[in-house]
Amino acid sequence: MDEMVVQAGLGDILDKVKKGERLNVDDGVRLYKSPDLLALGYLANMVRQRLNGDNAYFIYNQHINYSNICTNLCKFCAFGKDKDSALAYEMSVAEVKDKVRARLAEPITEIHLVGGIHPDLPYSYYLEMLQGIKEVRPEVHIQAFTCVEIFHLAELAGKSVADTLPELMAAGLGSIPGGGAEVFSPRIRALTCEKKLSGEGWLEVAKTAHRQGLRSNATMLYGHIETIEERVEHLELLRQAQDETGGFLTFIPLAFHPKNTQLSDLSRTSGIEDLKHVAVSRLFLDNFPHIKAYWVMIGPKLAQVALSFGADDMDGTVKEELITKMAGGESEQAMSDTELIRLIRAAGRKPIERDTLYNVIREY
Ligand code: V47
Repeated sequence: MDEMVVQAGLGDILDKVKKGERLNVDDGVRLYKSPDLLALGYLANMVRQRLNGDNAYFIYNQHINYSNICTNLCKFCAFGKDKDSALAYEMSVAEVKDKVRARLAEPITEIHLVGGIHPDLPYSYYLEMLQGIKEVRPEVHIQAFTCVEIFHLAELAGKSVADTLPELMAAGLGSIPGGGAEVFSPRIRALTCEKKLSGEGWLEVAKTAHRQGLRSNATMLYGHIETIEERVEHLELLRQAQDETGGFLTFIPLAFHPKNTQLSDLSRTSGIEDLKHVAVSRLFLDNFPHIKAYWVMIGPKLAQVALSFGADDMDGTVKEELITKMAGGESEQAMSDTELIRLIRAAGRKPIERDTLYNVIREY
C-alpha cells in the first residue's frame, strides 16, 4: 500500500503522516489535485485509525428547522425564503415544543435547531424556544443556531456575542452546529452570499463561544465555484482557530446540492469528490478529533464507504431536515439507529452511540 502512495507522487506526504507531522498548504493543494483516491483514502484512514481506532460514532438526534425565512438569500441555498414568499414558514414556540413532544418516546439525546436570518422575530423568541424545548425534554442537549445566527441574535439583543452567549446558555443552548461557514474566502462570499456574516466574523463567533466553554462544529460547503486553493485556505483557517481554542468537535464537509438554488446550472458533486473531501479534511485538520460523513447529503451508502476514507462519524437519525431536501437531496429524511448500526458494522467498525460531546452512551 505504501508503494501505491509513492507511485501517486505522495511519498513525502506519506512520511509526514507516518511521523504525525503537520501538512502544509501546498500538501493540501496536492492532495486535492491528486486523482488517486485510494492513495488519499489509505493516508486518511491511517490518521483516522490513530485517532479513533475502530470506533464509528452516531447519535440519536432530531433536526428542527424552526423557520426558513431569511434575509441573506444565499445563491447556493434552496431553503431560505423571502418573508413574502408563498413557501415561507415559521414555527411558533408552541409548534417547536409540539415537535419535541411528538418524539418523547424515542431515546433522542440531541435537538439540532437551525433556521434562517429572520427579519423580525424578537430575541425573546429564541430564548423562549430554547427554554420551551428544555421544559418538554429537560435532559436533551440543544445544539442550536449557527455562528451566523448567533451573531444575528447578539445584534437583536443589542449586546456583544460574548455577552449574549451566557444568556443563550442559561436558556438551554448546549453547543453550536457547524453551518454558515460555507467557504471563508471573501471572493466566494461576495459571489454567493454577500449579505452573510464574513468568514472572519464566523471564526470570531466560534472562538468566542469556545472561550466560554461552548463547543462547536465546523463545515465547508464544497462543489460549487470555489477553487482548490480556497478550500485549503478554509481548512487552514479552521486549523489555526482550533490551535487557538481547541473548541471544535467535528468537521463536516457539505456537498453542494444545486437544485432549486440560484446556482442550479452547476452539477452535483461526484462520489469521488465527496470521498476526496472527507480524506483531505481528515489529513489536513490534524487537530480536529472527528470528521463526520453526513449521510443526508452524500447518501447512506457513500457515508458508509467514507468510514474507510477518514470519517469516524455518520451523524444520526436526523428526521425532517429541510436544507438538503429543498436543494434536491434524495436521501430519506430519517434513518433508524438499527440501520446506522448495520451500516457501521458492515464497514468493519464498532458502532458507538454518542452524545453531542462524544461521550459514549452505548457500545455495540
Ligand atoms: O449552513 C445550504 C449548507 C448548512 C445547501 O454541525 C447546503 O453537526 C448543500 O451545517 N447544498 C446547514 N449544503 C447544514 C449543516 C450541518 C448539517 C449536519 C450536521 C451539522 C453539524 C451541520 O448547509 C448551511 C449551508 O452551509 N447548505 N444550502 C445546498 N444547496
